[in-house]
Amino acid sequence: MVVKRMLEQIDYFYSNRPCLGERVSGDIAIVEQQEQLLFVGIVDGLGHGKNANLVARTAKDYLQKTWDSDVCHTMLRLHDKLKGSLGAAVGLGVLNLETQQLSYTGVGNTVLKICRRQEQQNCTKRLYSTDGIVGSHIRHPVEQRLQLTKSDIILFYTDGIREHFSLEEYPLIFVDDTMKIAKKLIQLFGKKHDDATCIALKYQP
Ligand SMILES: [Mn+2]
Repeated sequence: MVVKRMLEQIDYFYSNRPCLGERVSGDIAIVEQQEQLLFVGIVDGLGHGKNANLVARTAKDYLQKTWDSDVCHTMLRLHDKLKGSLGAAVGLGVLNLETQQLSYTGVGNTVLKICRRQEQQNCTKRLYSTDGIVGSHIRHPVEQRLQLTKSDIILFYTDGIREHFSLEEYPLIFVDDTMKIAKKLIQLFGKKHDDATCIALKYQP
């Protein structure tokens, strides 16, 4: 499944493919905008197939209706909502399009990575998730903030994509559009035996 939308200052695309042998994915991506705030969420329901897909869809429905500017608050409420389910790894970000500030919190093994173009040397930055399973057990969520720059490529991905890769392995990431980036990350670094989802986002103030 692929979705593309162009918001005013944001260009994004997400790609989601189920693990080998499954028809539905236990991963899900959520992108929502309200005025100057852009909400981005990625959910990896535990396991694969129908049961994981149900958890992911429940989380998406809930987040679409209830997200707010406080990512930790949103995470805690989602944790309550998913109690009694299989649980999930979840990354939540809110980008303020006016201040260019990104707030993030994550629980479990989803990844948020920023690829940044710089004069000296291009670099990647990673924001960290805490241990736990949303819906089962979590520590108090921690909010991290990052000031974005114009050329940044923001990637949210699940653990069906190899956690660490270097820009040398995909040098065209700064050239490709978000559709190509999201698909390419799955193609290059996706693990066959897990659901794989990537949201690629470019910020263009
Ligand atoms: Mn997974």
